[in-house]
Amino acid sequence: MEIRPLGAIGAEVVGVDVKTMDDATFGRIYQAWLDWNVVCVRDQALTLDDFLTYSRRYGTVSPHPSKSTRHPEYPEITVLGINKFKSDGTLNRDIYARGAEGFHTDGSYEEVPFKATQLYAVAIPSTGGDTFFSSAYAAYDELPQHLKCRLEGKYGTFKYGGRAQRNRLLDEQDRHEKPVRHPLVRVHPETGRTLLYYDQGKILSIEGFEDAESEAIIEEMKGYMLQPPCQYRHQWRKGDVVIWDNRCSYHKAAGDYPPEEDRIHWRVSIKEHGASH
Ligand SMILES: O=C(O)CCC(=O)C(=O)O
Ligand SMILES: [Fe+2]
Repeated sequence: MEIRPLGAIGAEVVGVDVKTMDDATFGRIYQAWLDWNVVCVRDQALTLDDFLTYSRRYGTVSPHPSKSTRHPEYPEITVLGINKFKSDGTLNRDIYARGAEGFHTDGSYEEVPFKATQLYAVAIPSTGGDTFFSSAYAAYDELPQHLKCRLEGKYGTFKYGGRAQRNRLLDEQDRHEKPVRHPLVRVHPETGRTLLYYDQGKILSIEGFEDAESEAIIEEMKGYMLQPPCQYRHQWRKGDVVIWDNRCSYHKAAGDYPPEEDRIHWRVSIKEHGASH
C-alpha cells in the first residue's frame, strides 16, 4: 500500500483492498485521514455490505435525515444522484446539485455532528462533478486576532437548511427539528489542533450577540473559511472511496456535470463509536 499526499490537504491511497486489509493497514489509512483531512482510496470493488462494513471501522454509521434519498434496503446508505428527473422530465436541482450550494460541514444540525462522511463512486460523468475540500484548521489559523477573541467560548446555533430553510430533501414532518448548539472554536478530539467550526448554510446565529452583530460576525467568518493553499479538489474515478473529516474540513460539490449523465455515489455519515445521538 502507498499513501501519497495530494497537496496541503488530501491524500490518496493505492495498492490496497479495503475489504481484506488488516488492522495495522487500516491504522495507517486512519492516521493519514487525521493528518490530511480527506483521503481517497482508489480502485475499490465493493458491494453495499462491503461499503458498510468498511465504513464501520471509522465509527457508527448514522442514517441521514433525508429519508427519500436513503437506499430502500440499506437505510444507513444514502444514494446520491438517483431520481434526478421529476415526473414531468425537468431536472430536480435538489438532487442534481446536492451539496453544491456552498462549502459546508455535514451534520452540524445534529446534536452529535457526523465525524466523517464517506462516499463510494459508482458512476462518474465524463466531465465535471468534482468535490472541493478546504481546511477548517487553516480557517482558524487565518482569523484575525479580534475575531479569535470574539468567538472564543461562543456557541453557534445550527439547523438543517439554515436561515434560507433549504430543506426540500427532508420529509415535511422532519423539517421542524429544534436548532442545536456547537462551540465555534473547537479543539479536534484526535489531533488536538484548533479549528473554526462554521457552516454558512446551516448556522442561524451566534449566542451572546444581538442579531445584527451576530449576522455581521457570521458574514466576517465567511471570508476566512476558505484558505486556498489549504484546499483540495477531488476529481472522481469510478471505484474511489473518499472519506472526509467533518470536524476539521469543509466541502462542496461542484454541481456542474452534464445532467443527462450519471453521477452516482453511495454515501454514509459516520459518528464516533458509541455516540448516543
Ligand atoms: O456529491 C458531492 O460531491 C458531495 C455532496 C455532499 O456535500 C455530501 O455528500 O455531503
Ligand atoms: Fe456535504
